[in-house]
Amino acid sequence: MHRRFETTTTRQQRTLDGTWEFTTEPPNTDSMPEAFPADADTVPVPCAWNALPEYYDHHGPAWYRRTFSLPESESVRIRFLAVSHEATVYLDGEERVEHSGGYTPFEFVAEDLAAGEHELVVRAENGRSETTIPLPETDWFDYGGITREVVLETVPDVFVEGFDLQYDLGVSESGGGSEEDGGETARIRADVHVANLDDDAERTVAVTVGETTARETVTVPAGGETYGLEFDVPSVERWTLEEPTLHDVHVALEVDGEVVDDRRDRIGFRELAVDGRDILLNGDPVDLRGVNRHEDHPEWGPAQPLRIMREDLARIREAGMNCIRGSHYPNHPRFLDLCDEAGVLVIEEIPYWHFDAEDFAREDLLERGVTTLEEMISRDRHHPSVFAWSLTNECANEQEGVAEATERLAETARDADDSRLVTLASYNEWVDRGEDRCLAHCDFACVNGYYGWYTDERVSADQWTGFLERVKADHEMPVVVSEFGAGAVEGERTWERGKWSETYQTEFFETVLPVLLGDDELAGFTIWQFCDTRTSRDPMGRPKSKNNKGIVGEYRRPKAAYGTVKQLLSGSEPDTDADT
Ligand code: ADA
Repeated sequence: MHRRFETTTTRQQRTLDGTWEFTTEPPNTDSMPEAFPADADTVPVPCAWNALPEYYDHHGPAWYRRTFSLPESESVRIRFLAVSHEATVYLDGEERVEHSGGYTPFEFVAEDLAAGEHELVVRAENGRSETTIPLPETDWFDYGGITREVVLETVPDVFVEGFDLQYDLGVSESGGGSEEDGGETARIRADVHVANLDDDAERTVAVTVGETTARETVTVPAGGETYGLEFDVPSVERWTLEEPTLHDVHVALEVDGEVVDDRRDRIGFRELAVDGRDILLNGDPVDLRGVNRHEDHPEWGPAQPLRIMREDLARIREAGMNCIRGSHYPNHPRFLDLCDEAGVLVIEEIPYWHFDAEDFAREDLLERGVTTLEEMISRDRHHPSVFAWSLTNECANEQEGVAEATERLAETARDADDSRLVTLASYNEWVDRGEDRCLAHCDFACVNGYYGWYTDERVSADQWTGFLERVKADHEMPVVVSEFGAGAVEGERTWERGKWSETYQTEFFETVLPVLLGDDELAGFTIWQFCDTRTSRDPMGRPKSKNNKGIVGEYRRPKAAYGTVKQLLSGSEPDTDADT
């Protein structure tokens, strides 16, 4: 199951997880996929090939192959949750779909496939260049491969291709004010995209949210159509951090009252806004206390099993945190499901990392980013945990070209979803010089700061109070310190509390967190970072080719700083005997 719930009850659905044939050296690339070598290797899917010792450092194209059988002739929908990061898919030797970007899904429908065996071949390519998103030298590793599930499901000729639910709250059953006169009603606007591989066909579109169903009988033209249904759902419970209530969503096509196709999802009802320095959740200021989380683990790379996702989230909550920044790309939808269930807020971001005006102007790098942003929003719009779309990270925000690109991205995000907040992460350098021209396009500001780490002097509270004053002086909006941290090689504990020691990392948080926690005007923070992660950055400054700023190590062993952070966020006295 690729989500935390069944996504259909009518379709025969399976994942194509397991062992796939694999090669990085096809005898003759031009004649692929036909010439798939008989003696190819095999690898697990989902998995990043760089998480396997034998392909630890493979950068470039690689090929996957597997077959699947159909007991009878069917139309099938094949969906890749993520292939990193350039992909071409062939079915029975014919190219069916291409995709750019390693963190968002793509799919194709194969009509009327014959009964029997069929061959899927995937060409995947990692290896960053001046024309990839992200660019080379990015501070996380460019894992390659089929890194998330491949879902195959049969579809009838007329099927639900997708749906978008939007809603307004505070509409009471009596149409008057809200709560007091009879419970809160959600006014739903459902856009249901119905595909039709055949001639015009009559169907009843049925959208159910919770216990309430709206129906509309339509004639779906060949090729398909989108239908808008609007209806009220009474007495809904809101999604809050304390009570993360979720409502089932069922979108079905019926013939004579019988469901002939369906899709399922979940939704949580909540409202987001900004007011002065506050980010409001359901009208109340929310105090973000969080961490940045890369999808990485030495055993699996980004293709993390549910167990790792669950434990990461448990450790994050145990430390007293209520927010995660998915640095710097859309995490696996199942992890977002877990955050929905746990009442943890998520900032989702697209991997524009350290782009300047020249980068945004190169080839179609902006168009591709806009597409990735739209794919991310379309994939995740129903997750209540996701409260903000983050457009970029530490780009050259003082440059005109970057400001224009940011404006375009902000418009794209708001056009696609006006129910969430828009942000981006700027860097203390531009903020300090008062030169950031991009935050103005946002609802709240995220700012990264590394005083006491990328500065010669040791960390001090003054550095940070000064930084906060400067940020707030320049940006009349809620401010989140979206990155701050210090590197610590696991187990390195020294009396002189030198940089790279766990001891210094602890001192760093003992110094900075009280400043951030003590600033009532600050909307919150997200620590850099949850765990140590593999990086493509120049190993100078990255011991073991890792970004060692995790408060837990790569294998999730707690560093001393984990205990310090937990204690400071819990507001309790220091725990002298154990650091965790
Ligand atoms: C940056 C960047 C992170 C990471 C961090 C660091 O702020 O956004 O991806 O590289 O610095 O560790 O230096």
